[in-house]
Parts: sequence; C-alpha cells; structure tokens
Amino acid sequence: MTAQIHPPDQTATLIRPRLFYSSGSPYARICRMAIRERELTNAVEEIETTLRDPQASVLPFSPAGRVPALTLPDGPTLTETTLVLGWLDRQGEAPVVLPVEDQSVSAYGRVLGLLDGIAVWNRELRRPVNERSPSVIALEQVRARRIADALEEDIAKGAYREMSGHHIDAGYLTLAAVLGYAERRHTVWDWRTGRPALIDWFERASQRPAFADTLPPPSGI
Ligand SMILES: N[C@@H](CCC(=O)N[C@@H](CS)C(=O)NCC(=O)O)C(=O)O
Repeated sequence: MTAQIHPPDQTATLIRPRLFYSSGSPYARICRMAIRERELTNAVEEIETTLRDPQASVLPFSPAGRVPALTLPDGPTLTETTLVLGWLDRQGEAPVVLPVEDQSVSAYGRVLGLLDGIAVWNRELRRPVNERSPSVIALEQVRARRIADALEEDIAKGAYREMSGHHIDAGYLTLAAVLGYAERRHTVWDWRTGRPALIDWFERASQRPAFADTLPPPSGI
C-alpha cells in the first residue's frame, strides 16, 4: 500500500514529518529511540513499512527503500540514520544526541561499524543455505568479536555512559540498538561470554523507556 503524503482534507501545516521504519530494523530503532528520548513523539509520525518489497510504502519517497527514512511535509525525504538524527536534533529543546567531541564521535563510529558488520552477517543468514558465503560470515564474526572486545574495555573505562540529566548520545543509542538486535534477531552471536561490563551496560540500557518501547520482534536467527 502506498502512503499518502498529502491527504486532500489537510493543509500542509497539519501534516507531521513521517518516519518510515520496520519493527526489526536496528537503524530505524536508533531514530525511534531518539524521538522518544528527545520527546518528539507528537512531532513525528512513525509509519511501518515493508522492506525489499516492490509495494513497500517507503519506496515512493525513497528509491533506496531502506529505513529509517524521514519524509518532511515540505517535500524532501531524509535517509541514513546519522542524517535523520541530525534533523531530529534540530527539533525541540532537549539536548542533542549527535556528538561533537572527538572521543564521543569515535565511540559512535565504533558501534556503527559493529552494527554494519552484524547487518552483513545477518543478511547472509537470511539467504538460502546454499547461497550463504562462509567467508563473509567468518569475516564478520571476527570483526564483531574484535569490536565487542574493544567495547568491553571502553565501557570498563567509562565510555557510553549516561550524561548528566540522564541524557544519552548517538553512541549510546546505537550500542543499545545493536545489542538489542543481537538479543532478539541475531542470537547466533554470543556477545556475552567474557564481557561482564557489556552485560551490565546492556542490563541498564534495557531499562530506559525508549528501549522498552521499541523492542524488535524475535527473528529466529
Ligand atoms: N546506512 C543506512 C542503513 C539502513 C539499513 O540498511 N536499513 C535496513 C534495515 S535494518 C534496510 O532498510 N534494509 C532494506 C534493504 O536493504 O532493502 C543507515 O545508516 O540508515
């Protein structure tokens, strides 16, 4: 079904920005958690779309057909998680989530690198068995282990922590999204063994309402 962007009985000023998402997407979840953390739930409408589907409701707005995609009332559609977070940061009064300080920018990039790798690994596992690439899977397993080991040290040293006022940044949101994804949609990855700091971090992050409100459905992988 195609989403209608200009209902005839509404003026453009009444139409809210629309965030296309899928419930299983960790990238879209980063933005959905940011919307909740920054108290923008009334300002942005969330629309679920299918993916990899010629009928997907996001496709008329973004030829990439990926989520997140944020369609603005005056026309353009923003894609790519970091760019969508940048737009969300320009709304409302709450502290921004995109970091500017070098250490925090580095921390955000590190977990994005983990998420990108897990996404590739997961995509392989969704293929028919005879179409999977063992070498791609092996590479991504090693990458994930390497990054998770680094994160274990980072967290023990105090990275990815809440800031004053319980505010969190994009690195925090992305780490919550990637571990949340591993928990329910990529359980083949045993990220817990030997990583007590990461386990403890995830337990605390899971208690945030924005996390609990955006849980992805289990995928069986
Ligand atoms: N680089 C993009 C990645 C987004 C992405 O890959 N989203 C996945 C869902 S987790 C998607 O829409 N996949 C559909 C497809 O590949 O056609 C971002 O940062 O937002």
